[in-house]
Amino acid sequence: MAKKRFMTLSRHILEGERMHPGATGELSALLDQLGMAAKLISLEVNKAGLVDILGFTGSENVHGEKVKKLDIFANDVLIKAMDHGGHFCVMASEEEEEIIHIPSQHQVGKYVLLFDPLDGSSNIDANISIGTIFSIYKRVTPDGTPGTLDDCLQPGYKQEAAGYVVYGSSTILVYTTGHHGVHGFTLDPAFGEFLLSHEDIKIPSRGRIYSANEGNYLKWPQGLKNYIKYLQAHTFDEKPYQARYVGSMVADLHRTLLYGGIFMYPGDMRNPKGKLRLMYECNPMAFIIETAGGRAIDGKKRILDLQPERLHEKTPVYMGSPEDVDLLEKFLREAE
Ligand code: P6P
Repeated sequence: MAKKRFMTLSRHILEGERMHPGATGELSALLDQLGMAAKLISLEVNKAGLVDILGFTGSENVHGEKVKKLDIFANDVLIKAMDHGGHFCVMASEEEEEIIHIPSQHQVGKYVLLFDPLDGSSNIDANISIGTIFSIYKRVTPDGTPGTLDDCLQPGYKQEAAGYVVYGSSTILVYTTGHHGVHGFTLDPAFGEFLLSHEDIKIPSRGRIYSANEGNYLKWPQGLKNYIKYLQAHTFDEKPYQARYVGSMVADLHRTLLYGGIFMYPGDMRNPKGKLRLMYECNPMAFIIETAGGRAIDGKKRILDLQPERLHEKTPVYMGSPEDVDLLEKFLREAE
């Protein structure tokens, strides 16, 4: 096993930037700031379980400060960390109905940031892993002007970078710029640095795990039902398939990225577009999965090719190992 390089997130981003002759170092700076925000959120998420024990009232803490819900806290941290660096012209968050303008006293930049500050936060009380997801584009409106909704509503293949942070048994940040692979960094709480722990992640071509909320089975498209029944009747590497579903997208997809298999949140009769959001959940995760060698579709089309019309629109999503997504696609097509 090759000895792991002692590489911090900041240095890794800078090295990646240096491989681009025209790079201005701006992407490095903003990714570094995202890492800083992730450390702050991680601190609070890891304390959350202690809220009752430490006598926080749930509305005010021992210092009389308002204890915000964790996802609101994470949203505020990201906005405050990212709105004054001069990198962005506009931002958008799962927690904010409208686009987030850069305060007039700050310089506007050439990038756009979309994020889900704390996905799966309903799981926090059960100490189940949750995550932050981010997606970065270059603006499409003239430099120097306030960013607009058009800057946000770009198809996923135009992303400049994407990543997620999974707050679990350890805090891991995974990011890609789409060019030099997908890389994971584990937060070393001893000295508060993200250290390279998963270099150049490649998703296995096929896996033994399928991941979906089978409580919705009866409402699923027939092709998907046929696919699930096929998996349950067959083996992979002479072992039966396994169903694994955390119910936290970042946790389920981090496992899929490392172990292989397929993650699915389909549309159904009641919710034809499913539940997961295109712009700040499916697009960034699809960008990562594809860069790691996987596939991501909505059942018919490539997720990254979808032209968004609304900021918070949803899409059915099937993503993971290429051979698993290929097989699922075949079942969906045959049942049409
Ligand atoms: P269900 C968490 O609430 C979330 O947004 C995603 O992280 C997760 O994949 C999905 O919803 C789980 O939804 O309907 O299976 O509980």
